[in-house]
Amino acid sequence: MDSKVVNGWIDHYRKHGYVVLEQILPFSVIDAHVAACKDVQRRYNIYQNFPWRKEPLENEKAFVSELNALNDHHEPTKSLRNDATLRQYLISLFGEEPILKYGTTSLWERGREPHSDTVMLFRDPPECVCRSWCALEDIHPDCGMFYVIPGTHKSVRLRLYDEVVNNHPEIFNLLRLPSPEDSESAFLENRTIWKLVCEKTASLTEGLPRVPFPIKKGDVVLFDPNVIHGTMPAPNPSLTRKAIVSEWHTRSVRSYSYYAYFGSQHDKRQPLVTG
Ligand SMILES: O=C(O)CCC(=O)C(=O)O
Ligand SMILES: [Fe+2]
Repeated sequence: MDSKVVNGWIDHYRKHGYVVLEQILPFSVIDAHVAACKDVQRRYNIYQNFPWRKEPLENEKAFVSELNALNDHHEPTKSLRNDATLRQYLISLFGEEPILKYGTTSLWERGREPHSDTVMLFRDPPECVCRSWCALEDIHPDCGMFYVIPGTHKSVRLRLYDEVVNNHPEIFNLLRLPSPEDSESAFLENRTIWKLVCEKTASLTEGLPRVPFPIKKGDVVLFDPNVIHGTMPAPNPSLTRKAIVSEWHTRSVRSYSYYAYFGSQHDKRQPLVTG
């Protein structure tokens, strides 16, 4: 890769929290992966816009698990998820080999409100995590496009907890719950905090320009999971939106629950995942 180009895109990524890499995924492996997905769809007779439920039906669970199984057993899918060119970009970004934490094929799902992915699960150091949104077809502007709000990984994201706590001092009572390990109280606590943080994210980003991605098949958006992002409205919800969304880490990154970041008295920092 030309070093000038590399410097250019890394600067853009660090400043704005995202960069679009055009035409880096080979069509041959995309087509083979999409064909394998269509085969699973045909067998389960499940296409876009069947209603997603909190408790998926048995049929839906089996469908999703067969789609996910392609990640382990289908060679073109494996090669696509670990695309060599994408890995080269990530090596330039991280200065070391990227580790694929997960990568999920999404055929039509959409509808995320503005959020940062690191609100409930903090990554340290933050610049050692990156996500890729890989287009498996041309993304139609009416399909509910993925978007980011540039620069918010350095602005809104850093103020988020302070602002939530200023407006909702009662949050400290939640943080004093006796046993966060207890799954039910942890679930309620997470849900309440997530809701407050999302409301605050929406109000702090109101009016800020969103950059949507009507990108082409084979293009990739690299984005910092700290940047605020979400899904545009979908004027035509019958359109598909085929993509693979992956998360990449360096070996040294550590993940923490959000406790530490509401103040020192709540610092129960314990790495949840080692790199
Ligand atoms: O695909 C979208 O519209 C949102 C994706 C997202 O929030 C994510 O990948 O973290
Ligand atoms: Fe996200």
